[in-house]
Amino acid sequence: MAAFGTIETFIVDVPTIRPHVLAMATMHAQSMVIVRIIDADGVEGIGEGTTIGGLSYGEESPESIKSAIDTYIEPLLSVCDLSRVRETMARISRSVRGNHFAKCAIETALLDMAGKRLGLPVSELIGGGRVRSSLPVAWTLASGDTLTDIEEGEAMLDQRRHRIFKLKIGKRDVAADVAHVAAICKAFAGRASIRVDVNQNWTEAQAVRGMAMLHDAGVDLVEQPVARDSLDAMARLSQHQTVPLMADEALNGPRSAFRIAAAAGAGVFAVKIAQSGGLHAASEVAAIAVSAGICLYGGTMLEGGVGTAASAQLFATFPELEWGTELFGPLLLTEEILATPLVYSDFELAVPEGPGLGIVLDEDKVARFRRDATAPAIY
Ligand code: MUC
Ligand code: MG
Repeated sequence: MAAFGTIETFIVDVPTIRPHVLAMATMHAQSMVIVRIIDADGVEGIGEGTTIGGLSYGEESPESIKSAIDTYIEPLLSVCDLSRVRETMARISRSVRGNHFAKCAIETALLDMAGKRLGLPVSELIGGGRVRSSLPVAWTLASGDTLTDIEEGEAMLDQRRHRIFKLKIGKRDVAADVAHVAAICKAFAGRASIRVDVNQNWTEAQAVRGMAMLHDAGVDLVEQPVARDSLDAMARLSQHQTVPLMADEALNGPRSAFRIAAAAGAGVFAVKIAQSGGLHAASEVAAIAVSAGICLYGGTMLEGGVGTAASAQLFATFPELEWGTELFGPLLLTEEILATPLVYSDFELAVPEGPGLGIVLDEDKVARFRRDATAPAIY
């Protein structure tokens, strides 16, 4: 039994190393909602709820994530046995609909506590347990300029940090985007895998034209080309286009995963812990993919160290991970908010080994970047 003690939620805003240009927003900073739960025995769990570009990516914002936790989830925690993570999350889901990012932050903190209590990494508490200790990691080239992207990609290859590059398109017209992508494919031919993410910004007709041209240019994968609820269009594109289609925004937990799989709407799933509604739900999304013969990719919401470690703990349990992951979020930020940064080497991220998430917050940095910097530090 682990009775509730205290909970604290706060937003940290950390600048990005360069503007990150996506179809729906240009990021200059990342805003992460950090949750700290401490049980009655003093065991601490940390979670993170992070989205992209305020409300431009999805229906939750940093402010709404914090408010959902503070107003509606916190009172429920005080009547739960926090050592029972699934029971606690089921109790929350009976009273809080949707709000997947907020739920994921809470479930992450509960799993961190459970792992610390049991002396096990989170990867041993979910899925079928850990099957890999490091994960291939993509980098997103999204400076907004073709030559800058090529220089950045060369540096990543030289440092042996990334050899999978994702390009963000959908902001310009199809021909201009394809020209940009084709130049990058040519620059890295035979040396890196190039994928694109349209973030829902094409009509089906644009996607038909765009996917065919991207295939000819050498692109390996096209992520969420059309609106997340255009399941029929996703199915037609998956059936008729040679380049595989990866579902991202369309995936919002197991039920959506089942619908996409049943409609043959994607060849690859970008599994995201927050979008799925937590690590257990994301694990179910992955199980549906595997059963349906859909390949797996470990997605990100550009989380900082906490959310990235949580995602890594889950992706380490995936039996197959054909398309690798994109867990580079902390590297996009000017400062790492963990006391010991995550380890990236030889094109992979090492999955933390310690109990729980296997990470510790850098309290000084957290205090410096807290939006409510005037709040008293609790240490
Ligand atoms: C998304 O839509 O996949 C992942 C990498 C990146 O640069 O943006 C994200 C969001
Ligand atoms: Mg995406």
